Amino acid sequence: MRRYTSTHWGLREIVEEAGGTVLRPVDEDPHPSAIGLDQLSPDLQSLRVRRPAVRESWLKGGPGAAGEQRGNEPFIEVEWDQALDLVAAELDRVRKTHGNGAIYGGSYGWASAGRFHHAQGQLHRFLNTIGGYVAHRNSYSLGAAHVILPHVVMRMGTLMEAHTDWQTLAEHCELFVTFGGVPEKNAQVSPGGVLRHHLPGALGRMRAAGVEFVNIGPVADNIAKVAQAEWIPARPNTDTAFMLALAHVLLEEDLHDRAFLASHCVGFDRFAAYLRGEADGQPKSPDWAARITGAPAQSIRGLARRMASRRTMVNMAWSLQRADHGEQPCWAVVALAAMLGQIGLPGGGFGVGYGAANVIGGRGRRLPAPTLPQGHNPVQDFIPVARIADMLLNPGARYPYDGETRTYPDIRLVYWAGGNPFHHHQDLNRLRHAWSKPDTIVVNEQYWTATARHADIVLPATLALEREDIGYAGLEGHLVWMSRAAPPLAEARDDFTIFAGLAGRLGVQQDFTEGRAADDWLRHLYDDSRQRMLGEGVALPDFDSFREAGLVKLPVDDPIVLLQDFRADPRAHPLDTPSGRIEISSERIAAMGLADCGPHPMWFPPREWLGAAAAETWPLHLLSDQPRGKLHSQLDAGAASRAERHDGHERLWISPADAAARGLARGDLVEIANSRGRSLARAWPDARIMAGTVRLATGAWFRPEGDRDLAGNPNVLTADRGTSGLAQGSAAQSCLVEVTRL
Ligand SMILES: Nc1nc2c(c(=O)[nH]1)N[C@H]1C(S)=C(S)[C@@H](COP(=O)(O)OP(=O)(O)OC[C@H]3O[C@@H](n4cnc5c(=O)[nH]c(N)nc54)[C@H](O)[C@@H]3O)O[C@H]1N2
Ligand SMILES: Nc1nc2c(c(=O)[nH]1)N[C@H]1C(S)=C(S)[C@@H](COP(=O)(O)OP(=O)(O)OC[C@H]3O[C@@H](n4cnc5c(=O)[nH]c(N)nc54)[C@H](O)[C@@H]3O)O[C@H]1N2
Ligand SMILES: [Mo]
Repeated sequence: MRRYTSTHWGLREIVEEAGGTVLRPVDEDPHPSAIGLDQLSPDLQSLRVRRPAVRESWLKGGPGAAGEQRGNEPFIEVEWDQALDLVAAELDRVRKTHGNGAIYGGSYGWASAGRFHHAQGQLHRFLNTIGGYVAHRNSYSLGAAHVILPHVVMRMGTLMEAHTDWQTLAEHCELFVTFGGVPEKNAQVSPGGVLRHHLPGALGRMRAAGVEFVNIGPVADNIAKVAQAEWIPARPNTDTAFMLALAHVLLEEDLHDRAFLASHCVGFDRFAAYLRGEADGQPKSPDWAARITGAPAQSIRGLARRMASRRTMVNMAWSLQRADHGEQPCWAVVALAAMLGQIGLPGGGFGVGYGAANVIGGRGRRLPAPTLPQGHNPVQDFIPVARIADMLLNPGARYPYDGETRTYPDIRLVYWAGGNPFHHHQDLNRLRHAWSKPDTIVVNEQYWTATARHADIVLPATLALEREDIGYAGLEGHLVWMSRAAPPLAEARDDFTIFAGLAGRLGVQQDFTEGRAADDWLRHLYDDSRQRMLGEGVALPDFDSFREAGLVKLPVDDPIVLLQDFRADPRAHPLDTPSGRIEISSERIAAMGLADCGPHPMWFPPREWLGAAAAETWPLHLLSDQPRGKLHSQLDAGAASRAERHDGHERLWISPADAAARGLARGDLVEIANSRGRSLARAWPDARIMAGTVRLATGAWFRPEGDRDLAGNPNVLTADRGTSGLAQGSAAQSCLVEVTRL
C-alpha cells in the first residue's frame, strides 16, 4: 500500500527506509521539484517551535507591554493550558472592550497543502464563531489583477483556470510573446499541490511544433533554453509603454481587427485617441516607448507586425502587476490582444501568468473538492491585503479602494496562522514599527520564523506530515489521502485542535467543532464532496477505499480555449463586465475619478524606476522574484534553498557592466541599500540581466541588525505603497537601490 503527502510543490510518496522515513517524488510526475524532500531532517526540525511560548514583557505586563520590544525579547515556554487561557482571555477582553472589529484575522499566507488542516480556513472559522474579525481582500500575488480584471474582462480567479492549455498552444500557436518570461522555477508550485509538472515538457513541444518565442523584460533566464526565445531587453516596470507602442503600430498601420473590436469590445475609440496623443500631444509610438523602455523602436515596430501576421499569444508575468500602477499592464495586455482580434481562438489571445504556477495552462475542470465551511463573518470590514502596515499605523485614516473611500480600523489584536508577514510584506523596517502598535499578537507557527519571533504568544503547529488530510488542487486531476509520516514534534498541535481548545474556553466549542474530531471531519468533508462530484458525473470511491488507495485520479482531458464561447456568441455568453464585453475603456473606472488610474490603459511613470529622479542617488532597479529552491520563506534552511546560495549568502544578480563599474567580482559580499534599509548578498555578475537592474530572490529569513538585514531579504529595501487608488496591491517590484562592496 503506497502512502502519500501533498505539498504545494508536488505530490510525495512516504517511504520507510532503514535510516527512517523519507519523501520521494511520485512516479507519475515527469519533472518533480527538488524542494522540501528533506523536510523531516534534523536541520529543519531544529528550527521548529516545540512548546507554547510567551514574550517575557507580555507575560509579566499583559496586553500592550513593551510592544516596541517585539522581536528583541526572549520567550518563556508555558504549558498548553496556560497559553490557551491567556489567548482566550485576551480575545474575550478585546472583543468586549473594543468589539470584534478590533481583531485582525486576515492572516495572509500559503500555509501547507491539505483541505481540512488549512491554517487560515481554521482561523477564520474559529474567529467567526466568536463574533468575527477584520479580513483581507485579494493577495500579494495578484493584488492589482484581482481588482482591475473584473472591470475589464473577467475575474482573475476564473481566468486562473481558464487559460488556453499547453497542448492547444502547441497545436495552434505560432508566436508566443511574453513579458517576464515563463519561469520554470515558479511553475514548480501550484496552490494545493501538483501531480504532474507540465511546463518543462510543454515549451519543448511548442518549440518542436514551430512556435516562436519572444521574451521582453529585464532578465533573459526566465524562460527555458529549449524555447530558443529571442530576448528584447526592456527596463523593469516599463512593459505598459512597450505594449502601448505595439498597439500604436497596429493602429497606425491598420493592422488591428476592427470587426472584433466592434463586436466584442467597448471603448476602443477613446483608447485609440490616447494612442494617437490627441489630448496630450504625445503619440505612444515606438520612438516614445524606446526612450522609456530602452528597447529599440525598430524591434517594437517589427514585433507588432509579426504579431499581426501570426496566431499570437501575448502573456504577462504576475510580477508586472506587483509594481506601481500594476493595474496598467493587466489592462494593456487585454487591449493589445483585443486589437489583434484572436481572443477566443485556439493558440491566440492573452495570458496572465503562464509559468507563474503549474495550474496555468493545465487541462481539466474544477471539481467540488472537500471544503471546510468558514461560517459567517459578522464584521464587514476588510483591508486590501498589502495595506497592513498602513492600517496598524493609521487607524481612522481614509483611503481609496476600487471606487470607495474606506477607513482603517483600530486593531488591538492580530492573530496569524499560516503566513509570514515578515517574509511577504514590503519595507520590513516600517512593518516592525507598525507591528509594535497592537496590544497583542498571537501566531500559530511550525517554525521560529521572523513573524513568530515578533509575536507575543506563539503556539506550536504541526507539519502536514504530522497529520492526516485530503489533498486537491484545481486542474491537477487528483485527490490524495495525505498520510501521517511522523508523530507531532514535541508539543505541536494541529491548528484545528488549537482553535477547538480556544473555542471550548470561550463557550463555542460546539459551534466550532460541530461535535466532530479531526477524523470525523475528514470523513464528513469527503462524503460531502463525493456527493457533489456525483452531480458533476464523477464517481469517487467510498471514504475507506479512498484512504486505502491513497491516490484517486480525476478526469483531466478537456482542452481549454480561453473565452471561446464568448467569441462564438457574445450575446449568449456575455462577460461579467458592465457592458458584457471587453472594456478597453471603462466608464465605471472613469467615474471613480482616480488620479492614478485612468479610463483606459495608460502609461504612468512609477515612483521608483530607472527614469526617476531618485535613480541619480539609487541607480539600480531591484527585482525581488520568487526563489527557485523554496516556496517563499518556507524551508529556507532546506537543501534545495541552500543550493541557491553562494558561500552562505543569497546571490545578487547584476550585469557585468554594473559589476565592473563597482569593482565587483563573482562572490564578493555586497551591501544593497536605499533610504529604507540595507541587506547583504554576494554579487553574481551575469549577462542575462540587463544593465541598471539587479535581482535578489525573496525568502531569506529576515535577520535584522539595526536597519540592516543579514540574511539577504529584499523586503527591507522594497517600498510599502499601494499599486494605485484602484487596487492598493503590493508594489514590491518598484524599488531603487545602490550596491557597494563590503
Ligand atoms: N519583495 C517581494 N515580496 C513578496 C513577493 C515578491 O515578489 N517580492 N511575493 C509576494 C507573494 S506573491 C506572496 S504569495 C507572499 C508569500 O508570503 P507567505 O505565504 O506569507 O509566505 P510563506 O513563507 O509561504 O509563509 C507561510 C507560513 O505558514 C507556515 N505554515 C505552513 N503550514 C502551516 C500550518 O499548517 N499551520 C500554521 N499555523 N502555519 C503553517 C509556514 O511555516 C510559513 O512560515 O510573499 C509576497 N512578498
Ligand atoms: N519556486 C517557487 N515558485 C513559486 C513561488 C515560490 O516562492 N517559489 N511563489 C509562487 C507564487 S505565490 C506566485 S504569486 C508566483 C509569482 O509569479 P511571478 O510574479 O510571475 O514571479 P516572479 O518570479 O516574481 O517574476 C517572474 C519574472 O518576471 C521578471 N520581472 C520582474 N519585474 C519585471 C518587469 O517589470 N517586467 C518584466 N518584463 N519582467 C519582470 C522577474 O525577474 C522574473 O524573472 O510564483 C509562484 N511560484
Ligand atoms: Mo503569491
